[in-house]
Amino acid sequence: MKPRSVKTTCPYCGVGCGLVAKCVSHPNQASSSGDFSHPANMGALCVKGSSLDESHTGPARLLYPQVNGKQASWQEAIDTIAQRFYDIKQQHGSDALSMYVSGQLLTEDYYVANKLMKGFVGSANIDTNSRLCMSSAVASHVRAFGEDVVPVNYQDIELAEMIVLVGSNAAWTHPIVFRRIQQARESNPNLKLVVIDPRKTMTAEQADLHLPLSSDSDVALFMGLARYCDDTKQLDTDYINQHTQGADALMKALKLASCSLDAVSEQTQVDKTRLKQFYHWFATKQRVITLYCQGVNQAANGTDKGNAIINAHLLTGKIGREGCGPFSITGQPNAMGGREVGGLANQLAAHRGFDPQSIEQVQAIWQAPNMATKPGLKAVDLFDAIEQGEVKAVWIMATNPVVSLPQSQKIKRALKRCELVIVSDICVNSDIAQYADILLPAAGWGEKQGMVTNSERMMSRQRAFLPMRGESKPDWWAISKVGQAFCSLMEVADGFDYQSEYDIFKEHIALSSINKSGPYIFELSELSTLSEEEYNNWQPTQWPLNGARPFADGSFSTSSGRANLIVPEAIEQCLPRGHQEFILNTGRDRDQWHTMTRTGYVSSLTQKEVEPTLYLNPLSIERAELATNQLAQVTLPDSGNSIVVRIKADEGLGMHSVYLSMHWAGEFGAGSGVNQVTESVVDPISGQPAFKSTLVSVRPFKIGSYMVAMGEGSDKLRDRTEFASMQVTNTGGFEGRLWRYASQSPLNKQAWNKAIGVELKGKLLVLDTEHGWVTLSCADGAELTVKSVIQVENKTFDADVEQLSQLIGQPFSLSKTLKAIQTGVTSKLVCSCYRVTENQIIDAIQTQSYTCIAQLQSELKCGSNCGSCLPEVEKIANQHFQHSQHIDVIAK
Ligand SMILES: Nc1nc2c(c(=O)[nH]1)N[C@H]1C(S)=C(S)[C@@H](COP(=O)(O)OP(=O)(O)OC[C@H]3O[C@@H](n4cnc5c(=O)[nH]c(N)nc54)[C@H](O)[C@@H]3O)O[C@H]1N2
Ligand SMILES: Nc1nc2c(c(=O)[nH]1)N[C@H]1C(S)=C(S)[C@@H](COP(=O)(O)OP(=O)(O)OC[C@H]3O[C@@H](n4cnc5c(=O)[nH]c(N)nc54)[C@H](O)[C@@H]3O)O[C@H]1N2
Ligand code: SF4
Ligand SMILES: [Mo]
Repeated sequence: MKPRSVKTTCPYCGVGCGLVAKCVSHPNQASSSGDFSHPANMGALCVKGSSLDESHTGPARLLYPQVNGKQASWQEAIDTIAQRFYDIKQQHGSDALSMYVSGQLLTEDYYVANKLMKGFVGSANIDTNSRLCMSSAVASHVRAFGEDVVPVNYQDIELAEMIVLVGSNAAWTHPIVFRRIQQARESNPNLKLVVIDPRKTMTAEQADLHLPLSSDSDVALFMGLARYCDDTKQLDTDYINQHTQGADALMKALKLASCSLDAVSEQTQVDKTRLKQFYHWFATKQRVITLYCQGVNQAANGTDKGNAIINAHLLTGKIGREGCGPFSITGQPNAMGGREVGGLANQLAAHRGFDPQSIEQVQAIWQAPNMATKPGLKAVDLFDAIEQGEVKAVWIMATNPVVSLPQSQKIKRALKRCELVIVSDICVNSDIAQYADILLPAAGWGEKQGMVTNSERMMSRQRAFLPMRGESKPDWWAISKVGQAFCSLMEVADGFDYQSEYDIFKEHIALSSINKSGPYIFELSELSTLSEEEYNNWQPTQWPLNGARPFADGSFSTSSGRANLIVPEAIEQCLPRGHQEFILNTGRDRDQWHTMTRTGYVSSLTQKEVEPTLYLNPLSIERAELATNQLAQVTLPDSGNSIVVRIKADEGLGMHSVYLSMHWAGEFGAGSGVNQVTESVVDPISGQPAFKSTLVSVRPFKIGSYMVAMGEGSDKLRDRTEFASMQVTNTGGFEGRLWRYASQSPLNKQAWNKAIGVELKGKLLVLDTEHGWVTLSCADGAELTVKSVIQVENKTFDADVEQLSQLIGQPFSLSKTLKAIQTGVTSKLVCSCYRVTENQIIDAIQTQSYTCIAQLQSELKCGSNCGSCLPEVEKIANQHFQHSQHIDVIAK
């Protein structure tokens, strides 16, 4: 029988691309491709989306429930959770219970979790990893608009005259939106792209104008913009008078000296010519979109940053019209859906807060016996309360807080202390799974189904095309079963008798309909008669369902109908400076997803950044007496917390900035996880952590012994070394794992060999330095056969391990291996799809005298599949084509 095709959505970022997948009986046979009919991507997929088929067969799948480390039946697990929840509630009250969920849950999962906590347990102690991601954007929307509404559509990109990206590395993080921007620029050469980011990212490389502002000075930059518009009489006074409130206070603030061009230039460290160019374009172009992400949200003043951006749009009337508006772009696939159901602790449901009328209306729909009446604890506070012993139980679902919350050590302490930790995950060895008293196997992407809403409010279906693995079950099912058992213990009517996702979605529609009579934009009452068949055949649908553009009529969801202009708390942002002290900026790499549980085992995605890597400006490397490819220790001052990372140069960083990706976790490199050296500084309004600016010091790491091992099996050395990373690879035909270890202690060769021989099985190539000696060994099984011993001239061993990794799987040749180490024959991987390196691109251009990308692609194909690496390919090519085509308006 021919396999049936189903339309589904990508489980990674908030772009929300559609895919077509074949229904198959085994994950090995999975095959999916971009959905040409989906409005978000029109067939295109980025490198993560196009490698999804390889993600199903990861070796660490959680297949059955476990209670206290032992396999258990679902019934036992469900009964235990319900009973423990009941007992804790009786003994310590509702607020001793909590859930910590995720923007990667489907709307139906999220809905029942929220209902269980806020309607039946009776506590709003349910927060989500969206607190780390979108909460500043939510708070600024609510402050300005009276409701959390994103007023822009992807189609506006094609209609804009200028796109401003603030704190967004979209070329890597929202690649299909970025591709759309690039395509729009190709068809409209007048469309300007401005990037505002302290780092010259791959996104900034492509811009007409890059403003490399100093960290967290965005408020000054946007207040300066408003002041410029005022000074040059380019405010839209009609719009301000008719549709906003708070203008007087804001105009007064704009007159302050701190908003002058000189002061803003000083504050942001951006020269006045660049600032003026940006301000002039913003003021004079009619259609401007400001698209922003974590460089805005993840700051101690993230909410103010969001409002400073929104102010600029309101003051110039650039909102509610085609090709215009502030566009907070979502990170996770269902960040927006989670906000619709009310997954944040400070929201109730359906964009409603905890006012008496909302509580009453929501209670009526839920038939809830035990309504929460006040906001719950936000993520950072929640884990503090767990550490303090005030919260006794937490159910963690689809998120890995040991890695992703700031101050990992504190989170670990809290979880160890917590009486009851329940974890629902797809992965048996995720960092969070290690802390679970009860571990529940969740059905993963491709096996579960439900609704997700993307950045532009487009609701799409995820659909199943694979059987559920082992005993795994959808998250909504597990929550509903616990909910039913809990209702029965509480002797209240069962509020969780759902047979399918459809039942839950119908109730979500009914609940949203309480917004029909109010000023709210989010409501789905038109769908009240949705049949199960219609739900199953759902086509991507955007809210508001009547097709209206949010705020097109100039009316907002506030009680007056006017948008609020907000005066930020402070315009200046004071930033730490000092010798050997750097601002640690953290974020994403192109080819990995968060804590790597799904992308870390996909070998094509592990080649770009092979180990935990800290990037610094080459001059900073020199000044800090570090060296490229060396290991270094990053320390959070006065905390005793430090991590060890590889050093690489990045000219795009300023002298005071260093950058480390957030991904390193689990067996891939948990010891170097970035949040061991971040602090729990949060935005006071949103509670979102300031992940982009922690003051750290960076010092060389003195290597006592160093080793690279290749083979199969698992690693037990991690705990004995300060640096340990693992890369899944199939370079050069070798499929296996590559471990890198470093320790300050000069472990002797016997100790290493013993550990390796015992712990790591299979074919091994081992490189070990000890007092300047390198031992190359070829091992088979537990038997180590030392082939040769050589001396390295330079006593500090800093051979690039990437070079060595290129030799895996090739017939073992000592001379070739040494040559590779000594001469650096290999080069950076650029295109993950076709495995094209930087040197190959340069070679091809130089030997063939190519003058355009198309010629290069005809030979190497780089960037011609998913296109995620095109910005990199273009950057390298432009540097080597005969005539440099580098664009930067200031340079011109
Ligand atoms: N490849 C990949 N893509 C992803 C994800 C992933 O894990 N991997 N995750 C998804 C998720 S959940 C999210 S939230 C998004 C995040 O998407 P982005 O926000 O685009 O990604 P980040 O790398 O976190 O940070 C963006 C930029 O903020 C800049 N920045 C730092 N400080 C400041 C500042 O003070 N001001 C300004 N203006 N900029 C600053 C950083 O230099 C960085 O380039 O990505 C989504 N897409
Ligand atoms: N320093 C620093 N820290 C950051 C950030 C940063 O930029 N810098 N960014 C923050 C942001 S924006 C985000 S969004 C977070 C992301 O951080 P997390 O949410 O912690 O990261 P993920 O790896 O996406 O975690 C998802 C977990 O759910 C599991 N999972 C996958 N599918 C399912 C499913 O269907 N059901 C269940 N139950 N489990 C599933 C995965 O195996 C994994 O363990 O990190 C935040 N932390
Ligand atoms: S841009 Fe990439 S990761 Fe994001 S939804 Fe599309 S395919 Fe998935
Ligand atoms: Mo995120």
